[in-house]
Amino acid sequence: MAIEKVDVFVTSPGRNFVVLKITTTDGVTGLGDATLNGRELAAAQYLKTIAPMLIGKNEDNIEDIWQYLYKGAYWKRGPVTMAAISAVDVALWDIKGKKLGVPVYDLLGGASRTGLLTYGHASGVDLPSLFDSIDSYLDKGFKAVRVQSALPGIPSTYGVAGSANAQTGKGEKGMRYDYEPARRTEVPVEEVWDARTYMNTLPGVFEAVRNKYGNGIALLHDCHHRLSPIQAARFGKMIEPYDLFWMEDCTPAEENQEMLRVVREHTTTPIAIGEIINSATDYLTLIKEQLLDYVRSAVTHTGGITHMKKLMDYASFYDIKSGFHGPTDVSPVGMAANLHLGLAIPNFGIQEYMRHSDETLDVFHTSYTFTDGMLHPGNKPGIGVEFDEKLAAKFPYQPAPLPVDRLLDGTVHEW
Ligand code: KDG
Ligand code: MG
Repeated sequence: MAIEKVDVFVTSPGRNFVVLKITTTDGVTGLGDATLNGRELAAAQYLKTIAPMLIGKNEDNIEDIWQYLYKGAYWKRGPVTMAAISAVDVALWDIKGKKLGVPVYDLLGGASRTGLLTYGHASGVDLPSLFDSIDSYLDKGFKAVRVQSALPGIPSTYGVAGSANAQTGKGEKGMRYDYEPARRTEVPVEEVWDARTYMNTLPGVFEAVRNKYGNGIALLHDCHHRLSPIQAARFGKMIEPYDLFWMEDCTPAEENQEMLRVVREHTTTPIAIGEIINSATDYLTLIKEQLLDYVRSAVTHTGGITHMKKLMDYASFYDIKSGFHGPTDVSPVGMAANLHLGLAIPNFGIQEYMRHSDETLDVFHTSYTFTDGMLHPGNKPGIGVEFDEKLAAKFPYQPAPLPVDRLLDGTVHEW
């Protein structure tokens, strides 16, 4: 009963992933995800550095191993450290579930609901293409849809399929965007951003969508950190009539959490924040002052199930809910971890879901299901994902950094 082997894989079936496999002396294996989009090799190297420290440890003692890696590193927090700790943590929960013959959500207190409300990514370069995209999600059964739109005069915009640098996904022509593998270059692509054009465009887009689809579907939107606090405050107020489920990352809050106060004071549009926050401690002000409504962290970027469970329990006392990050750069292993935690916690809100490409799903065999707009992690022991190492070896890592944004005058801005 000890950890015998720790393997780290970097593979690129459709996009880059960092996979951790822990094997115990009695032959049980567990998987973790340490994918850090655009900085994958740093996370893989961190895992290789801590791998020898895990050998011989009792795999049952998840909390102790978590504390050992977190406090024992001396250098706490940070995306690379926390992605690596998350991978170890999820692999250990996977092992515990397999040893006990139960799905991980059972170990977390059992299911609190029958399924997880999920949202898909609709986008368009104009209203007709946006409506086509929304229709395709509604046809698949989604009850909640994220709406992103191109901006006049701006060649490519985050989250919009069909804009200049976006990638059309396999099997879903024109319906999705991905920043990988379209951008397999060592040096990032540069994009342009203009807040005035954005603020002048998006309210009209939401109005058109509500006029066409009515109030029955949940609409979400990602501002991707690009507005200043006062712009975000104004934007939230402008879009109130369209009843958004949330506006996401309206202004950067990972460095200065107090910036959200000004937004909160001016709008009742719900706020989701935190996909690049990597520690529960970075949420303390946000939660205590109720400056957010949804926690956006992914289990894989924020210390794993152990740390995220604590964070969500604390958030529950303030009626703050989950909205875990679930883009394709969270691997199927990480996605499964999100789902197990989401099914168990009382304060689940919604789960983001960008289906992985067929190439990715050939390497990762998942057992989570999507029915009528709801995801379920499945009932296999552990997290329920298998990894085909042989096939993964056929997809070597390729550099693919995220884009860099500049304002119209060339100033570097948040992407
Ligand atoms: O790696 C960056 C992406 O995960 C991010 O841009 C996606 O903002 C995102 C989202 O909401 O899914
Ligand atoms: Mg986002």
